Amino acid sequence: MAEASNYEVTESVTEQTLESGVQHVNNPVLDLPQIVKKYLQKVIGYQQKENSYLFTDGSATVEVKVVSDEIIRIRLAPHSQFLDDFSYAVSNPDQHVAVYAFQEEEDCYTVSTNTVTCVIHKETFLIAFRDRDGKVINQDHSPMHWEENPDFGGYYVYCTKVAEDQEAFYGLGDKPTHLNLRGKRLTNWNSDTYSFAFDQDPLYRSIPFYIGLSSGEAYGIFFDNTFKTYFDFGAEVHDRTSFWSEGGELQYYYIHGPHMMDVVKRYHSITGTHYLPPLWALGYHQCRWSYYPESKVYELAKGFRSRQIPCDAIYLDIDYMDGYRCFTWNKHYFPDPKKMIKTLADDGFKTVVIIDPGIKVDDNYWVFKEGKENKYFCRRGDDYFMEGHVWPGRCQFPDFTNPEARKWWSGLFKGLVDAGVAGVWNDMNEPAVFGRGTFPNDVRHNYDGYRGSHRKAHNVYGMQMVRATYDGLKKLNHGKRPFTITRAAYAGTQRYSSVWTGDNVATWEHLRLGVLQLQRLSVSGMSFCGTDIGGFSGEPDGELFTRWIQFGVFSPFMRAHSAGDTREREPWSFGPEFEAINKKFIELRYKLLPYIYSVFWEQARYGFPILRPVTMLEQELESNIPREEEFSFGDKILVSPVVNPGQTSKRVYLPKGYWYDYWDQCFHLGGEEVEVATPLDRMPIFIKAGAVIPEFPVMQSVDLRLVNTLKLSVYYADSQVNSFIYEDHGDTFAYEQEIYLEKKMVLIGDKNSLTLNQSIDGLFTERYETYQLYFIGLPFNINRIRIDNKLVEWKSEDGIPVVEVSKDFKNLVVE
Ligand code: MIG
Repeated sequence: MAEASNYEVTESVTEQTLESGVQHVNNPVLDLPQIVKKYLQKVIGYQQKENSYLFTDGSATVEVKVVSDEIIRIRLAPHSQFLDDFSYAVSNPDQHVAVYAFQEEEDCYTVSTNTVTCVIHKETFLIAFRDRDGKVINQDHSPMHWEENPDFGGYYVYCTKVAEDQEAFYGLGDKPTHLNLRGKRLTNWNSDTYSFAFDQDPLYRSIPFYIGLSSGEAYGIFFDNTFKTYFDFGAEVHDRTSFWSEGGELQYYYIHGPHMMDVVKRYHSITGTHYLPPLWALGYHQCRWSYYPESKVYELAKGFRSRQIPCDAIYLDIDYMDGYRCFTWNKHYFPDPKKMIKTLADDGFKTVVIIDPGIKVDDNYWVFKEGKENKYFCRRGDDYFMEGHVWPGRCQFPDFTNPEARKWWSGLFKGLVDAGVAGVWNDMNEPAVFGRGTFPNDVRHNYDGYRGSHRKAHNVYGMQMVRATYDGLKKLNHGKRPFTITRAAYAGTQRYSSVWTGDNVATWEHLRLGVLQLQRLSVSGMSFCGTDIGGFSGEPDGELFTRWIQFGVFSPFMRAHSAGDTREREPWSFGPEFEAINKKFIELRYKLLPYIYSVFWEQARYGFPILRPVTMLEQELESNIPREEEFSFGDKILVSPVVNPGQTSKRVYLPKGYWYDYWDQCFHLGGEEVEVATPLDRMPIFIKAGAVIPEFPVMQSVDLRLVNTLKLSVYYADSQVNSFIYEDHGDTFAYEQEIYLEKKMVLIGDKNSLTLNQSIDGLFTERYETYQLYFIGLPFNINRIRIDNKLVEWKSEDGIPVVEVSKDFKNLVVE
C-alpha cells in the first residue's frame, strides 16, 4: 500500500481546549488555531438513495439511513463529503427492512419504518425520533454542529440532545461508578489504570453506547466513533445530553426499545454477540502474576485436586516467557511446556497464557525480525518506528489495524497451540507504554486501508489485537472453540473475546464496584466479563475473598487473580473455615453450569445481556428505586452479593413476581424488600417461581461424560412460565450445524396440579438417559404423577418429591 501523504494529524494543538468540553474558548496565549463552531442551517433539499435519505442545508449533508425496523443511522458531512463508511464495530450495517416510507410535511420530513419515525425539522434541522403512537422518544436540543480545525485537518463533531427531567442513562462500558450516569461527564480513551478508583475515568475500554430511560421507555444511542469521545449526561446543563468527538464522523445509531432488553438485543444485532464459549471457560479459573516455575504449577494443580476444589484453567502470566518475549518459553522455568500442559490437561486443567502487544527489539528474536522485515510495526509521523518500554524493555508494536499484520499475528500462535495452550489472555493493549502511558498521537495506522493516526486507532488497537488472537486460535485449534480474554476493547469486541475489569484492588469498595461494572458491561454489549476475584493489588482477608468468590459464581467470567507481590490467593489460602465455604461456592458454580451455559446461548444467539440490573427488570415502574446490588443472571436467578464486612443480614429487593430462596426454598412475594440472613456461607440467591433449573453433579473440571443424569429443580408457580435448557458438545463448532439441543420446558401450575411440557429442538444427543426432577414449593399433596400418560412412582428427599424421568418425556402432570 502506498504511503499516505495526507496523513491527518501531527502532534499538536487543542488538547487544552478540548478538555473543557463543549464551551471552547480560544486561548490567544497558546496561539491555537482559530476554531469556529458551525451549526446545521435550515434544510433546503433532500435526495433518496435506496434506504438512505440525504438532507442538505446547502453546504452540509445529513444522511438518515434505515438500518432495520428499529434502528436508524444518522451521519453528518459538514462539507457534504462523507467519510468512508467503514466500521470495526458494526458487523451488520444492512439488515432486512420490511417497509419504510418517506413523507414531506409542512414543517418537516419524516422517514418511517413500522416502529419508528425519524423527523427532520426543516427550519431548524433538529432531528427527533418518535414511536408508532407519535410519542417523541428522543430529540435534538441543538442542530448537529462541528468545529473545523485547520491544523488538525478535521472536525470535532457534536450532537446535543434533550435530556428529559427524569431521564436516566445506562451503559457506556466499564465506567466505575453508579449505574445511572445522569449528571456525569465521561470520556472514552482506553487507559491502563492500575488500582483505579471509584469514579475514575476513563478506564480500559471504550463502548460509546448508552441507553436512555424515561417514563418507562428506553432507547439507545451508539456513537460509532473511535476517536476520543465524550458524553455529558446533564452534567453541564441539566436538560441536555451531549456527545462529541475529537475527530472522525458524527455518526450514530438510534436504537428503538421500548424495553431495555430490546435495545441491548438490537445493539447486538449490529455489533455482534459473543460466540458460544467452550464450557470449560465458564468453570472456575485460577490466575496469579505469576505461577512459575513448572513445579509451582504442578503444586497448584495438586492443591485443587487433593482438596477436591473444582478448577478448569490455570493461567501463566508474563514470567513464563523468555525475557518477556511473546511466543517464547523460559526454558529454565518450563523445560518442556508441551509435557507440562499435557499433564495438566490429563488432570482436567486447561492452560491459558498471556500475550502482550510489545515485541522486544532484538534482531535475534524471530518475531521481531519477521515484524520488522514485513513492516508490521507501527511508525511515527516522521517515519521512525514507534518505540516504547514495556515488560521486555525496548519494544516495537504491531499495527493490528493492518490486516496483513493481523494475519501474521494469528499465525504466531502455532507454537503455543501445538504445545497445547487452550486460551490466550491479551493484556497491555490499550496500548500501554511505561512512562508516557500510550502511543503518541502521530503514530500512523493502516486502519484496514482507511489510514489514520493514533487518534483514530487508539481505541480499537486492543480490539484488533484480540481479533487477530482469536482468529489465530480459531484456525489453529483443530475445530475446538477458542478462549480469549482482553483488557482493552471497543464496541464490537464481544465478537472476539471476553473481558476483565483490569487492575482492581482488594477492598470492599472494589467488590461493590465490580458488581456495578459487570452489570454495566453486560448492558453495554460485553456480557462475557469478570473481575479479578479477591482484588489484583492489596491484600484481601479471608472474608473479603470469600464474598468475592460468591460474587464470582454469578460473574459471567470467574477467575481469581492477584499481583505478584501479594500473599497467596488460592481458595485454600485463608484457612480451613474459608476454604470450606469457597469450595462450596465453586461447587455451586459447577452445579449451575447447565443453567449458566443456557444463558450464554441466549446471549450468543439472541443478544440478551447475561447480567440484568433491576432497573432493566422493572423499567416500567415509576417508583423504580435505583437498586444497584441486586441483579439477575439470565432471567431465572436473582442475586445480591454481600459487599460489606461483617454483614450478617441483608435487605434484598425482589422484583415483582414470586421468588424462592435458593437455600431454604422459602417462598417470597416480590415488589418489596426482604430481609435475608447472610452468614459467611450464604449469599442471597433467589429463583424465579416457575423456573426449571438444570444442575450438573459436582465435577472437578468440566466433563460431560460425568453427567449420567441431569438434575432439574422445578419451582412451582400458579401460572405459566417457560424455561430453556441448551446443550451441545461444549467445545466444538458443530452447534453452528444445529448439533445442539434447545429444550423448552413449559410449566403450568394451578391450585391442585403442576404440568410440565417439554419440546426439543436440534440434533444433538445427550449422553445421559434420565432427568431427576425435584418439585419445590408444591402447594398440594401429591396423589399421583403421570408421565406421558403413565403413572410413575416418586420418592422423597428431605421432604422434596423426586421423580426419575426419561429425558425424552413430553408431558408430566403432578396432581
Ligand atoms: O504492568 O502481566 O492487568 O492482570 O497480571 C502490569 C502482569 C501488566 C497488568 C494486568 C494484570 C497482569 C499484569 N499486567
